Amino acid sequence: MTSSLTALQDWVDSVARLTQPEDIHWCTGSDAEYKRLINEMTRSGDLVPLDPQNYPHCYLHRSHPSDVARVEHLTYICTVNKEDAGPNNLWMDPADAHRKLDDLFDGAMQGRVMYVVPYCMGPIDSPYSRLGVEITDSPYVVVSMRIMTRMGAAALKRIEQDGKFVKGLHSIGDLDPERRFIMHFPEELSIQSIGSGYGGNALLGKKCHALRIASWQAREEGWLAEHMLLVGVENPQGEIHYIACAFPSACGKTNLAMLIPPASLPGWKIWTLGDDIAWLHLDKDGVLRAINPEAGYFGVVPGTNAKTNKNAYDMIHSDTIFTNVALTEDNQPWWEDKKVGTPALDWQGRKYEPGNGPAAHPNSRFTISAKKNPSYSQLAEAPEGVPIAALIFGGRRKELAPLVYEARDWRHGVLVGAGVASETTAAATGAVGVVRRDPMAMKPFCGYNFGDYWMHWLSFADKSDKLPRIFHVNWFRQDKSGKFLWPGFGENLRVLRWIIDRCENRIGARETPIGFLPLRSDIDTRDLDIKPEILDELLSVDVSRWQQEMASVLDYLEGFGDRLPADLLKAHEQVVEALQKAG
Ligand code: OXD
Ligand code: MN
Repeated sequence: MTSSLTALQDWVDSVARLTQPEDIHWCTGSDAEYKRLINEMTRSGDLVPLDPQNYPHCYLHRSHPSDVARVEHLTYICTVNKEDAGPNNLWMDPADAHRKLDDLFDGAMQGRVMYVVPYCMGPIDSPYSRLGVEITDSPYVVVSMRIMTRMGAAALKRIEQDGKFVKGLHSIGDLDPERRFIMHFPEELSIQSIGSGYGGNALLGKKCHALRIASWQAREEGWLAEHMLLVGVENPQGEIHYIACAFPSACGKTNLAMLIPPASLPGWKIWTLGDDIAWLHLDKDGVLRAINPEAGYFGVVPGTNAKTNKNAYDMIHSDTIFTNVALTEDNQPWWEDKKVGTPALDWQGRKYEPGNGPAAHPNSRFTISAKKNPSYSQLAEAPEGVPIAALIFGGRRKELAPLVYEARDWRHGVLVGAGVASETTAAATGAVGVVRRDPMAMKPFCGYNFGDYWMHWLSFADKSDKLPRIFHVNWFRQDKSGKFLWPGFGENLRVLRWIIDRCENRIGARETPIGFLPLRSDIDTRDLDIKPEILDELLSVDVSRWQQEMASVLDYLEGFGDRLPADLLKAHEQVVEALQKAG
C-alpha cells in the first residue's frame, strides 16, 4: 500500500473507532452500487420513487423540516490564528472545535453503515483537479456525491498517485439543530459536518471542499476557487468565448448556465461547463483557464419551467433526485411556477393546504448529472480547461446597479467584485430580501480572511498581462411597482454579446465614474418589447446614489483593518474622485 492509502486507512480506522458504525463500505462508484443504495433507500422510505412513466428513475427525498438549507450561523473556519479566518467567517479555535466534534461524533454512527467515498473534484485526468474522501453515514449523501463528483475507484487510484486529499467527515447525527456544526480546518485540509443531511452542509465536495478549503489551497498554490458558473457562448460564426460569472446563491446562475438564445438571435448557442463553481488557473502562457470541479447540478427547483430554463426543465424528467418538492396526485414532482399540474402533498408530505405556505420548499433542489444537460459542453471534461474571456460579477439589486458595466482594469475589477451586494434568498436560513454585501459572491464560502483573498486576487495583475476583463451585471432592476425592467432569462444573451464585443475590441463604450457602460445602440433590442427610456434607466449611473454606495462599500472594506490591501483602497478612491468630478 502506498503511504497515502495507508494514511487513508488509518484515518478510516480512527473514525470507525470513534463513531462505532455497524458496518463499513468503501464506495466504488459503480452502477450496481448506485442501484443497490437507491433500492435500499426506497425500501427504508428515504426515497420515494416518482411516476415511472413521466419521471423514470426519479426519486423524492424529504429532509428533516428543520434541515432545509445551508446554516451559515453554524459554519466555522477553524484556523490557529483567528485573523486568518477573518471577520467574514465564524471562527473557532481548532483544539476547541476538535474537542466539541469528538464529543458529537462519539458513537454517532451506531447502528448505521459508514460509507467511505473517494472523489475527485475536476476531470479525473486534469492537473487542476483535487482529491477528497468523504466519510458519511448517509446513503443519500453517497448517491448525491456520485452524481455531483467523479466518485469511486478512479478517484481512489488518483489519491494513491497524488498523495494529497481533503478529509471530510460527515454524520447526520440526531439532526438536532443545537448539535449541528459545519467546521473547516484549512490548515489540516479537513472538514467535519454533523447534524445535517442537507446538500450544502452534507455533500462535502461542494461548498465545503470546492470553495472553502479549495480557496485556501488556491491561495497557497497560486490559483482561484470561485463561486462561478462557467459557459461557452458561441456566435453565428462558430467562435466560442468562455465566461465565468459569480452571482450570489439563487440569483440565476443555473438559468444563465443553460440559457437558450431567443429566436431573434439566430445562430447563437450556449454551452454549459458548470453552474456553481469554477477553479481558475493561469497556464504557462499566462492565460486564465477554468475547470468546473463538479460533475452534476444541485439546482433550485421552484421557478424552473419550460420558459425560464428549458434545458433544466427537460432534463429533470429522468434520472433525478428531487429534495423537498411537492407531489401531485399521480406522484409527479411539483413546485411553484412549474406551470403544470397541482400539488396534492406538500414538501413535508402533508396534504397540501395553501395556508401552510408554498407546496415545494423555496430551496427545494434537483440533483442530476451534468451529462444529462442538452447544452453540455464538449470541453466539460477537458483536462486543460477552457480559456476565460471575461469574468462577470453580479447581484440581485432592485435599484442602483446598471444592467451591465465594465471595470477599467483588473484592480478596479477586484473592487467591483469586492463591492458585490445582493438581496438574500432562501438558499441559506435567515431573512429573505435583505441587501447584504457578498464580495465575489463568496461571503458564505471564502475559507479565509477576505482581506487576504482580495490581496490574492490583486496579485494576478503581476503574474499575467493576458487577464480577462471584468464586468458587473444586474438582471434584477425593478420599477416603483416592483416590475422587472429587464426581461432576463434568454434575453440576457444580449448583454453577454455586448461583453464579448468589448473583449474583442469590436465596440466602444461610455466612460462613467463607475466604469464603462454600453451606448444604448450597442445593446441589441431587436424584437424586444422595451421602451428606450427604460433602457436608458437600466444604463444610467445616479451619481449621488453611487456616492452613498461607495461610502457603504468603504465602511464594509474598513472592517478588514490592516488586512485590507492598499491597492483596493486606491481603486476605491479613484471611483470616489470620479464621482466627485461628475457630481
Ligand atoms: C448553492 C448555494 O446551493 O449557493 O449553490 O447556496
Ligand atoms: Mn452556489
